[in-house]
Amino acid sequence: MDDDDGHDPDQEKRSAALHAAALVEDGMVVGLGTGSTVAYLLPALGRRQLNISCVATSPATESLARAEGLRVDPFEGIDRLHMAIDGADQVDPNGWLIKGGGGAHTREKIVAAAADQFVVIVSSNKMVPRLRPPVPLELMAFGLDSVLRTLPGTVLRQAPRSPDGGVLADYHGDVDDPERLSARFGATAGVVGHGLFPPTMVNLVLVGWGDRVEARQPGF
Ligand code: A5P
Repeated sequence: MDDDDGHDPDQEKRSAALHAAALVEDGMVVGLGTGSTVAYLLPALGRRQLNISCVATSPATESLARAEGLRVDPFEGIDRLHMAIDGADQVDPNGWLIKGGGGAHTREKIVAAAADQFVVIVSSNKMVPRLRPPVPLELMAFGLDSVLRTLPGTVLRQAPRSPDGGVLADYHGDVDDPERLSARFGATAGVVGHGLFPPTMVNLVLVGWGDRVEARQPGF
């Protein structure tokens, strides 16, 4: 369905994903994100029939990738990826991302951090003038109530635990200063992962705008 600007987000996600698939080269080790945009990437990558090895950020991506004929290897034993490609929920004008709508943000961040190139693929409705809550969290079950007290505005998700046993939640407090909030999450014992990704982690954002794809680099 078209958004308020008359753009079709699914078509835009698909265009951005096709563009990203074309960046992958033979011999690469590639991190695969999670979500509906990545779901367009996987068949496009499969069609290219490259000799690549992939690391998946979720069981869902792993099985979709295998169904497209992609080789998926365990991340254990791989210390570096050439490229990681993933969607995002929001991208702000400085290149900060919010990710984790699908609850895979902890693994997604580990994969993005291990990649020489982190490529983000989004439809134009993900580009926002400023980040807005919620920020997805993954929390330890141990001492959960004490962490919830430390981070007021955090609401547990009605969702299964992450594949790593983490409890998924969303922080609904202020996101005006993502750097500060990111540091706060990082310093809170019991927070396993959070969905704020800094611009320094992002190499390229491919945005589907109508029928074209715009490539942006952090600092845009
Ligand atoms: C998964 O946990 C998320 O980080 C996704 O990458 C993000 O929510 C984007 O999802 P869509 O591609 O489905 O919009």
